Amino acid sequence: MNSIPSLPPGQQLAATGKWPIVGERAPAAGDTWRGVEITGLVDSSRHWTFDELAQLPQAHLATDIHCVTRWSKLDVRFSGVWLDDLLRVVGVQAQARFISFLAHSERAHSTSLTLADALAQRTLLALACEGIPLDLSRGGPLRTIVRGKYFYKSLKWLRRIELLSEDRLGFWETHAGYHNQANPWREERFVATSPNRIELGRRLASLDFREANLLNLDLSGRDLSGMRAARGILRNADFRRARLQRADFSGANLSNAKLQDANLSDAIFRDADLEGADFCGADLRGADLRGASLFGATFCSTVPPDERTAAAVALIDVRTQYSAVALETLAPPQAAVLRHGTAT
Ligand SMILES: Nc1nc2c(c(=O)[nH]1)N[C@H]1C(S)=C(S)[C@@H](COP(=O)(O)O)O[C@H]1N2
Ligand SMILES: [Mo]
Repeated sequence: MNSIPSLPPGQQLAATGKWPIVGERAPAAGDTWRGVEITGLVDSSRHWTFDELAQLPQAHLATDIHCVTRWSKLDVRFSGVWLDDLLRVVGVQAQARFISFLAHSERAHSTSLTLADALAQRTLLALACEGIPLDLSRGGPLRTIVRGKYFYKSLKWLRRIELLSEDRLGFWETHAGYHNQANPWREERFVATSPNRIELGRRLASLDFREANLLNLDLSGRDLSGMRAARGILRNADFRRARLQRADFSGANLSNAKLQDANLSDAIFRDADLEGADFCGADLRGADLRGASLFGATFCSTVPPDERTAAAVALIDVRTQYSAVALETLAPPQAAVLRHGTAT
């Protein structure tokens, strides 16, 4: 057997040749991108056009990509300009501690880093990937690539860089509870906020989670049969061993959900976001997964047999429905479970 490349905990390789588009898929419509400026706590602000950046000596970076939704791609080659070099041109002032990156996008997407984290050739302003100018959907003409962080710290359609004395939390960090450190080796995925207790109590009584927006929900081991959660945003929820027969998760966001050993028979996941969800040992007989996004999802354990606890493979039958296109996005051992079902 070939040696297995080392992945951070809880990550698995994306299927060969597959690279999901995550988050925004296109820059702001209407006015065009006009290059990048560096402002804030600098000696003199400056603006660079694409051509000016392209004429600078191009640096090359081969790095591993780790998405918070649990897929990784190893050794992806980018080229562009080191942030360090541009910061030397503008002159960073002594009070600057943080650096904020702003996108040319509809919702003015942003993210931030400590200045210390951004330097030492950690942050590349990338113009190309694998020798080809960056696709628009990948953040072209210009995106950042930040090595050693989950990929949400790498901003697409970079338009402004601002040096700050206090941190300014980015879009995902503010609205989706993503961890501000984002170190994949320490699994800094989400901040541990607990859901609003009053809202949770009301919803548990009625089992109505439609349109709810609750991060890090812990409903492990509960009887939630028939739960209604269409279009709920329930990132990083813990449903291990829960009874969820006939639950409706149509259009819901269950990214990174823990569904190990849950009873999901006849549950509906139509068009749900199931990226990074873990179904090991779950009962998926009669479940409807059509239209669901399954990048980074797990159906069989990658843990060695002697370290496994409960059932390690999802239970599938002929009534389990899923789309062929979702199969292609799964790592081969995971796709095999869906395709061939499970011997019981
Ligand atoms: N402008 C912008 N940049 C962004 C995002 C976004 O929604 N908008 N999503 C982030 C996330 S969560 C990831 S995983 C990567 C995805 O990059 P890709 O679409 O090239 O895979 O972009 C990051 N940068
Ligand atoms: Mo991500």
